[in-house]
Amino acid sequence: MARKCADSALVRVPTLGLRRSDRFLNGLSSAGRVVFVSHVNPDPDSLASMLGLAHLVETRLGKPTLMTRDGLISRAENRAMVEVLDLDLVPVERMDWAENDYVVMVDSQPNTGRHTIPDTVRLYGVLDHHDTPGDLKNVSFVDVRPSMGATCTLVTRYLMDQGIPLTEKVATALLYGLETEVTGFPREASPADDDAMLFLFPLADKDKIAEIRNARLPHSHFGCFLQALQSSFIYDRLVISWVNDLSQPELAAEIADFMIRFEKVDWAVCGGVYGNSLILSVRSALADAKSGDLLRQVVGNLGKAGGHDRRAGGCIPLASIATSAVEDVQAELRRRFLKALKIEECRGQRLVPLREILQNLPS
Ligand SMILES: [Mn+2]
Repeated sequence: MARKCADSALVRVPTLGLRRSDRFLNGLSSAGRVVFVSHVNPDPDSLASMLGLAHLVETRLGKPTLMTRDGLISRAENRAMVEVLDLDLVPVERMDWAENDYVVMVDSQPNTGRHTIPDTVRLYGVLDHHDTPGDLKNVSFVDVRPSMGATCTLVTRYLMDQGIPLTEKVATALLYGLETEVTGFPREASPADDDAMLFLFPLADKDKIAEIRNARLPHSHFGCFLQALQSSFIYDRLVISWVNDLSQPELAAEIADFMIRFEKVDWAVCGGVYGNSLILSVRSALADAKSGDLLRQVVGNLGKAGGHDRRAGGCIPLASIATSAVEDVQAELRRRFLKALKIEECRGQRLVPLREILQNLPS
């Protein structure tokens, strides 16, 4: 089991005047191995942050590192990233934790309901850009900066600070991770993100990025989009889409990304059943939308949620996935979303008229 880093005899060094990257590295001096973990179903920001920090630790400290995979990597682009960049990930449930492992969590914070690592694994460090508060009291090294568009930006700055030469693989991963977080519309980026992108761009393999970004889609993708289109209802400036059977958990976010482009709405919500959970994704077209706060309020004690201004995600464990039970949860969520957005209770209007759906049914 990983050692209790917070309680162990850490090297005490004066922190005054030290850069965060120095403090990060100094605290790892007695580590046997540095293990990286991220949130469940890691995204490109998580994957690249682990890779970038592993490169930093290996180059500067010469210590072995290991990157883990919590949950699934299912989105086509993310699977392509792992394949094209040949990322070596150990499923977190198969980890053989060692006494002298120092564990670093990226792109997430402990006890936010977004991990499956055992509670007994103590964390040395947390690097994140989410404003979802986690339990950080036993963590020695914390660098959480919600002002940054991506965790990759923090990691790139550490590498720049330390003057570490980047391999093409590391630069490509970091640029793609950063890009996926900040180049959406509307973007949530800072000048620090732009600096990191300018640094990474010439070093990255743009052909590989194109290959990842345009990853081929599985057959099931289209059926899920059809389900979502057929179940989408508009309530004033909100569109809600339900999918009874998500083929992979990240599709809820892809559907919400698609729906928020509808010119008549400011808010898009997608809820989809995956396994025994209802996966929720929220997008807003408004500046300062505080989507994360909104979704946390809506989900309440039904599950977990968090996110950014214009994007948020959540997960509700379902006691039953029988149609009527799922419909009850959907009805409750619909009521709560309307209330939170101060939209009067109303019958929703179908995004695609029923007549057209019926006409298109196979005879
Ligand atoms: Mn991120």
